Amino acid sequence: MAAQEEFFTGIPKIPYVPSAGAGDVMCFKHYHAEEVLMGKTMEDWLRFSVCYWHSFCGTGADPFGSPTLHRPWNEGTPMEAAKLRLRAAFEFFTKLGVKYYTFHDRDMAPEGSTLEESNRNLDEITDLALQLQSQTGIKVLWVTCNLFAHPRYMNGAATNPDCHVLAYAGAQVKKGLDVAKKLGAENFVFWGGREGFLSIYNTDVAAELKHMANFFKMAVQYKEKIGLKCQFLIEPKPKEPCKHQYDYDAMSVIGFLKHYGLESHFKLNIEPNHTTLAGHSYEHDVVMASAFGMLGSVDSNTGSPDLGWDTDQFPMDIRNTTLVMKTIVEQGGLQPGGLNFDAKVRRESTDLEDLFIAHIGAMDAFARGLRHAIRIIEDGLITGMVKERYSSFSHGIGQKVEEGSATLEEMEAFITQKGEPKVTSGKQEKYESIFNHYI
Ligand code: XLS
Ligand code: NI
Ligand code: NI
Repeated sequence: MAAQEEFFTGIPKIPYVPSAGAGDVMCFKHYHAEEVLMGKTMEDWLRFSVCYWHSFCGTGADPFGSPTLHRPWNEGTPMEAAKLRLRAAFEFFTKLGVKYYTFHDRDMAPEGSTLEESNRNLDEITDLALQLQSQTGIKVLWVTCNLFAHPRYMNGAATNPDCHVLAYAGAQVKKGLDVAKKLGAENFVFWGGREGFLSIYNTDVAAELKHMANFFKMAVQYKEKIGLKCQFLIEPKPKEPCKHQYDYDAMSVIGFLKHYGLESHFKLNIEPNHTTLAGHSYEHDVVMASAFGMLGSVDSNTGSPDLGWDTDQFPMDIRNTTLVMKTIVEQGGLQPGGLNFDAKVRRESTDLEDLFIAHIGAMDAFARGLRHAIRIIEDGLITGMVKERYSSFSHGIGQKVEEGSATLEEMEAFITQKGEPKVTSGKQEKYESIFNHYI
């Protein structure tokens, strides 16, 4: 196949057609990139990103079945295929109208038989990436290192009991940070692939956590040394592939970062399918991370509530996207992070156009979520009700508690004087009804 050949033939740049009918799924009906809402364009609020591994490396294989997705870019030697794949990806990003992409080092270029060979492969393919980026204006939202697929990492990378393996991971991350600098990545993600354990019998948890913290400190040092200006992100996940992953959920990661004095160097990349695997509701970790000023980016996907694993489906539920966007708008946006579609088409969705349909549907779902969230915020009804609910903390004894200057003796004196508090309704159903009004 010639280098300049089109991969998605017959598919034009996806237009915005708000009047399109129900069956027309190859246009945006809600996502209007340049429309300004609350002082920012939709594009800037949403900062969409396409992920490379699912959409361009995914084959549809699962533990029970062979590949079902036969892509036209998987041709020739591994290096030839890597170049075709990259060209196909940039054609896709451009036609979809998305400004960002994310990738692992090993999905961009094949692993060689030595570190040097892997690095040379990466140099060659990222030269092409740089060229395509400058031709199209498309940028890297984040880079990450694949520290979990190669057999050497079967017992973990930064938490491996063998320092030889940890050193390999360190060497790989060093190169990953160089690549991030070369391509101008705005963030760098650490997802703790196999950082956790399958059996507590063979595991020294305290040692492993300390090694992981020291590994992160090396990464921070190297980032500063090379003058790499990007946000470091940790992506929590409770299980899979390990039975216990150390980066269990948002609060575990925040606790880990604070314990080891790393909190000023990292934020969180929250993936809602991981949040639900941790037994929380969809929006939980987005809200918790944001409450601590630690929400950096979102791997926008969803699971299937009736399946207990990371199915990485495209997010299509408007209620979920509204809750996520409400949090994002309330914190003033996600920059330099974004909404990265860490999502894959089902192995039964075998047409090339399904890749477009999936992304367009998810982008429209988030655009609707954004519009709803902004109506909720601009109306101010829910915000006002919540503010009123906490109003006892704005004066008197409540204000002292708020400021942290109250004592238990003062609590006792207050109760002696005022007696029993009056019963106040929580009004859950009222809030739910009002929320539904905006959906
Ligand atoms: C796996 C993770 C992974 C990270 C990047 O469950 O979501 O895809 O986002 O390594
Ligand atoms: Ni992810
Ligand atoms: Ni995931």
